Amino acid sequence: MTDQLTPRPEHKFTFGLWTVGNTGRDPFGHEVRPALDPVESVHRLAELGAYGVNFHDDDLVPFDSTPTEREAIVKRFRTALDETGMKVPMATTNLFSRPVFKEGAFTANDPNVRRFAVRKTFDAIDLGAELGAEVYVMWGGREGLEAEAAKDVRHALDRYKEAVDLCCEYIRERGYNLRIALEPKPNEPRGDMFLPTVGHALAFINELQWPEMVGLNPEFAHETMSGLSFTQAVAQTMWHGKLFHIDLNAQRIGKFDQDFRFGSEGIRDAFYLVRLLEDSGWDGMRHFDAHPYRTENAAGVWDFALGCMRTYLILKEKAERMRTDPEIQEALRVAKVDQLATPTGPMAAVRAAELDEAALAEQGYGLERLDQLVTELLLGVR
Ligand code: GLT
Ligand code: MN
Ligand code: MN
Repeated sequence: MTDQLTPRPEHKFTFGLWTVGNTGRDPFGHEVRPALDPVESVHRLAELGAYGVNFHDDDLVPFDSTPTEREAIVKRFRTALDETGMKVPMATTNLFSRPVFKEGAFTANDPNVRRFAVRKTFDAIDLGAELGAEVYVMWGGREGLEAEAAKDVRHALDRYKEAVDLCCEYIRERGYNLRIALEPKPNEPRGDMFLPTVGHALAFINELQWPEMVGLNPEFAHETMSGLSFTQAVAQTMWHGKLFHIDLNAQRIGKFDQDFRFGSEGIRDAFYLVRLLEDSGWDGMRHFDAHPYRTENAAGVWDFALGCMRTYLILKEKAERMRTDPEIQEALRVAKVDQLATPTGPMAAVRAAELDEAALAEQGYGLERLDQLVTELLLGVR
């Protein structure tokens, strides 16, 4: 039992350097924790049983580094990876912190800002590929607007497409084994952001030059901010073959982007998500994009990281129990859950079926009982 809840590399848990390294700065207050050395993060996360770490270019190599400094940083970081066996499955670009991106990056009105953003991304793609990343996340933190008059959204989408196409071209030219994962978010830091939800982003991919190279990195907090079901968003992303990566954290509807420890809010939603990932055989990373509470000192950071992984494993165990619990399985049959896999047609069957509307309307589905059984499973009384 205890062993089942101990994180191990085979569980594929990963963290961004920016997550455990978050210093607790918020719009109202300064840093409360010192910056973490990425090498220390690699060692601490490895000790806790994680599989790997991900980073933005600037998380690892500070923006103004010279080529010699870059080389030394990468070498030291690679040594930490070699010593611990930790991997870098994903990399991304910081296109939101520097003042140059205040009006947008890929969708800035000024073409030279866009060129700067695309070139920064090319360099970051090189860095990610050098360290073995196979997924490249694009979160458009500054792509959006507050003043509607100042941006033609249709042109912004043209430029967004152009930038993603340029990055795909770059990846192909370099021969990297890298796929791009777009990360939707409805707002924050911009008043309204482009590609605000999973649905918008899935439709956008169809317009790209190499749609097969581009999928999604949905985030629990971001769909929840919109009041949408994250599990449903992930299921549809899978259905389109576009789940390339996932950001796990916790969030309450209607609040600022909280990025809490996985499972700390919305435990039920977290459960159904874990069940979906496990039952579908998702073989990608279980990546946590969350922050420790601002109340925490350095020790609390590692309680936070372990908590994310343990909650995932607890919920995974609950999902297994759900599969073997005879009463729940019987309740699922009463609800006809399995029958949804049966096709409605062909046309002849639709025409020939003897249908008694009154009898169909009269039947019950037992969902109160089913839902209560799952609730009791989650509350630990069955
Ligand atoms: C930032 C954001 C996240 C993104 C990261 C990748 S950066 O922390 O809040 O949702 O996934 O760019
Ligand atoms: Mn977030
Ligand atoms: Mn994220």
